[in-house]
Amino acid sequence: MPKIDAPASALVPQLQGLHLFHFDGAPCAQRVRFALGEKGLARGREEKFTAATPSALAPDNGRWVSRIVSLVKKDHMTPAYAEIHPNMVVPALVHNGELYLESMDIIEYLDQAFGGAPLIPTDPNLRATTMQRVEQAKALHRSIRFVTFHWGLGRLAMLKPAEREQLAGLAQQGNDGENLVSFYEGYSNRTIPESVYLEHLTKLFDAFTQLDTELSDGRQFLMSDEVSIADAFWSMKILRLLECGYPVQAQHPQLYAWYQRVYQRPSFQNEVMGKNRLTNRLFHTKARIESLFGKGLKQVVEGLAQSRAA
Ligand SMILES: N[C@@H](CCC(=O)N[C@@H](CS)C(=O)NCC(=O)O)C(=O)O
Repeated sequence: MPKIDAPASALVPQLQGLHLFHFDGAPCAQRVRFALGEKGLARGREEKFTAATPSALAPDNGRWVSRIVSLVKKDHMTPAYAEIHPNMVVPALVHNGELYLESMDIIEYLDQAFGGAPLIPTDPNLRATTMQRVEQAKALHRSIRFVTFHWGLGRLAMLKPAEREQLAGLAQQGNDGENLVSFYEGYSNRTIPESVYLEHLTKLFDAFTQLDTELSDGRQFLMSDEVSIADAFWSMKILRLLECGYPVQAQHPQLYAWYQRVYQRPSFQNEVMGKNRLTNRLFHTKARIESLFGKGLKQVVEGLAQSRAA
């Protein structure tokens, strides 16, 4: 079990039942919420992530307690959250006083600890190929960050000098395993060259092209006719990129059809989209307006597709 030994936060051992530290718009947290939904575990009470009164600490009758760590308000770059997650990212899960980090490890844990259809296949061969797909998705996580910040969040996600200083100070105590310090430094100062963003976009485009081909054999989900952890990882990439205006349907039609199948599942509708619909619509609108002016991700992907086809 990938549980974290001796977490620094005094809050963790006090939490009985299931508690998810997360943010509605974050793909890494959305994967875990999708998995919770697939396991039939419903979202319960909302609490601020630091809330520590007896009633805030209590479990919620089989539902998971939602502890919102706002990435907009930079809740994740605070000493209290850095004690829970030294990399200062969401999600983090606590189950009966034990802490689990890393969305892949959390989903593996949920699969073992709770019933329902397995998200990690039991057949050894299928299990191995599924986990390879998940590793590939994990390796592309940085690319999603670069692409969605550059073509989606824009200035909204830039950190002020004081915020970067706070982040750097906290990172010295943790391990900055997601390289937030150097990323935010370059991103906020606009020193990351356009070519770097394009490289990340190209990696995603090539991976989607490969998946699109594989899906043309008629399977329902990424690895087989059963939904798996691989669907949880890859569908959240598509969700974010669609929000940024990536023309998924036009460029990768099989992938888009697969995404629609995942999107229709109650776990996606309730746990991923549930409280994310307004933000989702705002991003779509922003992308559409940019596209009208010939700017934005849609045109860049179309140009990339042409150069790939040449
Ligand atoms: N490897 C981690 C990655 C977690 C991660 O990067 N989370 C993002 C949201 S998807 C985050 O919290 N980012 C904070 C930021 O960008 O400031 C996992 O899979 O759990």
